[in-house]
Amino acid sequence: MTSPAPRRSRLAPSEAIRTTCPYCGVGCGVLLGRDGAGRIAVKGDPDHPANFGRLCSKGTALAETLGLDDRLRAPRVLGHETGWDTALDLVAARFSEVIREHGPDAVAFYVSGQLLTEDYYVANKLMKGFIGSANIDTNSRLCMASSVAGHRRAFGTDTVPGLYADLEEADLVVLTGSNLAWCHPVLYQRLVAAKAARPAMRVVVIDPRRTASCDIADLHLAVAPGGDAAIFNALLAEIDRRGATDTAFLRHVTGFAEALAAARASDPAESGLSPAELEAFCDLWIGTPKVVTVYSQGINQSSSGTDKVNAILNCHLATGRIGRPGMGPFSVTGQPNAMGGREVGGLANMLACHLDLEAPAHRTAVQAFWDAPAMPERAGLKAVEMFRALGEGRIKAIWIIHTNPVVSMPEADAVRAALEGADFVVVSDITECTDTARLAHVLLPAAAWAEKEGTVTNSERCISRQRAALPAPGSARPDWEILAEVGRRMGWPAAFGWSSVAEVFAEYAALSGVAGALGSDFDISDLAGIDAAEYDALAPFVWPRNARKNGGRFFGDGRFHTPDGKGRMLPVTPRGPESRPGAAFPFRLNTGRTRDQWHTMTRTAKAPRLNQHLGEPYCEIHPEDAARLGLGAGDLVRLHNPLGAVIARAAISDAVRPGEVFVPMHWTAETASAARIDTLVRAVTDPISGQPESKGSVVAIERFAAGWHGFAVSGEIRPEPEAPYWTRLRSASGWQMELAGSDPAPDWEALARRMFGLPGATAATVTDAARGTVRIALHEDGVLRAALFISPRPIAVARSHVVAAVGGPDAVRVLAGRPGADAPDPGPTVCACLNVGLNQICAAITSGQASSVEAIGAALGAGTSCGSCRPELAALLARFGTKGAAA
Ligand SMILES: Nc1nc2c(c(=O)[nH]1)N[C@H]1C(S)=C(S)[C@@H](COP(=O)(O)OP(=O)(O)OC[C@H]3O[C@@H](n4cnc5c(=O)[nH]c(N)nc54)[C@H](O)[C@@H]3O)O[C@H]1N2
Ligand SMILES: Nc1nc2c(c(=O)[nH]1)N[C@H]1C(S)=C(S)[C@@H](COP(=O)(O)OP(=O)(O)OC[C@H]3O[C@@H](n4cnc5c(=O)[nH]c(N)nc54)[C@H](O)[C@@H]3O)O[C@H]1N2
Ligand code: SF4
Ligand SMILES: [Mo]
Repeated sequence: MTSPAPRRSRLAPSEAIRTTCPYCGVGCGVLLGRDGAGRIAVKGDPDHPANFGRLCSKGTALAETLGLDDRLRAPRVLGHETGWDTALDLVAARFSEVIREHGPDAVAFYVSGQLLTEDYYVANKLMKGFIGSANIDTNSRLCMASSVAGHRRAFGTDTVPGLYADLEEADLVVLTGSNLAWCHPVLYQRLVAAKAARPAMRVVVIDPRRTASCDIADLHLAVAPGGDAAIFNALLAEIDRRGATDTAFLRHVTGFAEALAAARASDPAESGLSPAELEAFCDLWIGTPKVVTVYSQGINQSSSGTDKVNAILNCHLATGRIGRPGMGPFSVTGQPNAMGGREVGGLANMLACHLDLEAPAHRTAVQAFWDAPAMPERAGLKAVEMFRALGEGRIKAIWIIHTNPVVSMPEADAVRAALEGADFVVVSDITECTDTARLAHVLLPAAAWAEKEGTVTNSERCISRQRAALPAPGSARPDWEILAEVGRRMGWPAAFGWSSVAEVFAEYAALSGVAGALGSDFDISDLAGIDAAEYDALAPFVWPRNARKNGGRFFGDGRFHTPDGKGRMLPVTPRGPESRPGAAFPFRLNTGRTRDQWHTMTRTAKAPRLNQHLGEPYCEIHPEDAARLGLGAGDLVRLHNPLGAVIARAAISDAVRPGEVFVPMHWTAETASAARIDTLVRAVTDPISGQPESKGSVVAIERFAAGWHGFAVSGEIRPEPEAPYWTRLRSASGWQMELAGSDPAPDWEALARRMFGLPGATAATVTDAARGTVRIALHEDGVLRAALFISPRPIAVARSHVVAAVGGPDAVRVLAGRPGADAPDPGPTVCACLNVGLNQICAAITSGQASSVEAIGAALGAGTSCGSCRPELAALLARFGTKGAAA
């Protein structure tokens, strides 16, 4: 595995820096140190309360993502490297100019739930306090906005009531719209361990797809897309019918009668479940007081996301099952600091510390604290509106920080067009190799994870430190510092004059005291006096942290943050997704995540082993639909609707319901020819939260009639594939590509030389006219530089064997495409931690060597590290084993 060369750093050989994983909202503690050979090494922090030493495949591979080859090292203006002064002066001058001519609402910031709290604080202060507009929104709008809105409606504040331990203490855990096994793997492993220790515990998964999370499910409910509100309404009606309400707790709650009436009026059939399935679910839920309902994007990313959230909260409020050990609704946050962003007021309709922008008392207090010249009185534009306004020229200058909207926003081609046409686009990123960064007028190099200091808040409100262990490359700087520089240059030196990130945190903690005095629950004012050394040493803690309350759960005492102090139940009338499948576009398009990639892959795809799990954009499609479309194994499909078209590999599986397909969200113009799935997602939003319906568009699908298929490998030089379908990913020895097209190239050798940038290389070519295959190895001085395999059928060569040959001497033998008997082909990676392939696992199963997940672990190591592949091991046992998965 290529680990980056050792970098000069603060890390002494024996020392490890305690930091926090930069990926998902579980927020695992990480120890960053060096191994015996001096290479950077990553381990789970045994003392961190989120993971107690565990890491998932992505966390385990963090060291492999620290290479500097693609990093931005200096600011760029119109593609040319400049110094910081030039770039920052330009940003400040252009923003000031636009504000002067067109007013503050003509500029915008689009930021991210991956920013550290301090970054977020500075961005928010600059836009809302000093520029005087609320046009700052975040990718959390695509992620958590419906949960935020649902919480605020029910609780009067955006607060997650529970703790991770509740999942372990519960007798029933419901996962709805959450593929916890892949998306919050360490929390899922905690649940797996709890269930193993207490087999009576029950798990229900509500998801239109059968996902890896169903591995431990006692019941999988394949809900109709958008059918969740119908389920939870049915549950509420049944709670009442069976007399299972908590009448004492209901004294602290308003809206019960209205919510119940709406629940009774709604049609359970809209859930897509049978009466027997609904009854089984109600029996379990009502009969199990200690119940936690975990929900995520299958709930939030919907045009009725907020209502779906409230339908869930209604059931917990009606039964008083909230804020008590083992009980409660639990919205798991996606990004590492999604929660911190909500606390710090990153959304266009919020102020810092859970204060409300549109409440005059809150606004005045924050304005006084900041000594701010101008505070907006109305909420700013939400993400989708913001990019529309940019496209229409109402916003003239935008600064995008730590997010890649050209890939992740719905109607992504319109977002790209808006950026192409905009007057002034600033992007802060760690690399220029993103679809968004390529459109920047000014590109600012940010310090990356492991190079910067700050705090993040995880899904259970635990605030923990990210710490720097490595120097940033070139002149890259932390995001907060870049923002503060611009604030100073726009004319506010005192307000943005911090000299360290600890000072930013201290100011934020002090502001939370002001908020606490106004009744806000987010109060960490105990830390207002924190100095640099204390900040450096800050241990993870669960907020609140003030003189009145420390850590713990919320709302179990019946005290809420609404004006009357009562929790609110909301009447919910279920609504399905806005787009309906029809004759022209018969398939429902579901989208989401895979186990080993993070969003737009700018970091995870640098770790070769993470690219081996699901190494192509794929379209999960039901066998009946596949048969109707004439699809066979390995075929490509073209998905399209009026917005655009995507090409992906068909993954035929009855895990999806007929008429529905699932495509991952990760692929970009950097990694594939045509697989940005958000080009097909309509920008329909929830009317309350503004969150887009990322899982509910419709498409037509046809077989992509490939005349030829290709597989290619090359060394360090980034190849430029030429084909209607291609993917390009990092391999252990450089790059690997899948290719396909209709008409064969007139000269494959010439094409290979162009693609790989090797005009002078010697070619060894084997052509099999009968089979229609061509195999080309390009070598220089006896060293294999690149190889290309072409066939009329999907390419069957052993990928890992060919990858390993690059850079080696045997240019011709690689053309056999198969390793010798001494080195069998491991096949696609299943276990990313220990690098165990599908063929190895299948061999162990079919030979009788392994008949259980544990036995596979004992024989091959697979599944013994992070455990994320254990559901896939169980599925392989069920498919290929004689005794089945139960063994
Ligand atoms: N490996 C990995 N982990 C990640 C991330 C990543 O990129 N990669 N990203 C992080 C982020 S930011 C987030 S927000 C989280 C997201 O975590 P999740 O929400 O768990 O992930 P998704 O795959 O987006 O969607 C979850 C499930 O919702 C289902 N679904 C679709 N429609 C419906 C519906 O109408 N009802 C129900 N009940 N379910 C439905 C989908 O089939 C899918 O299995 O993951 C975080 N963790
Ligand atoms: N169809 C569909 N679309 C979706 C979703 C879905 O489920 N389906 N999910 C949505 C959700 S929940 C989310 S959260 C979004 C995520 O979507 P994005 O936020 O757009 O995806 P990322 O790849 O995380 O983008 C982060 C960017 O920040 C850069 N970066 C990394 N480190 C740093 C740093 O320290 N500083 C700076 N300035 N930049 C840095 C990375 O290189 C990358 O370009 O996607 C949303 N879009
Ligand atoms: S579960 Fe994995 S991705 Fe999430 S924080 Fe932990 S190690 Fe990182
Ligand atoms: Mo997210």
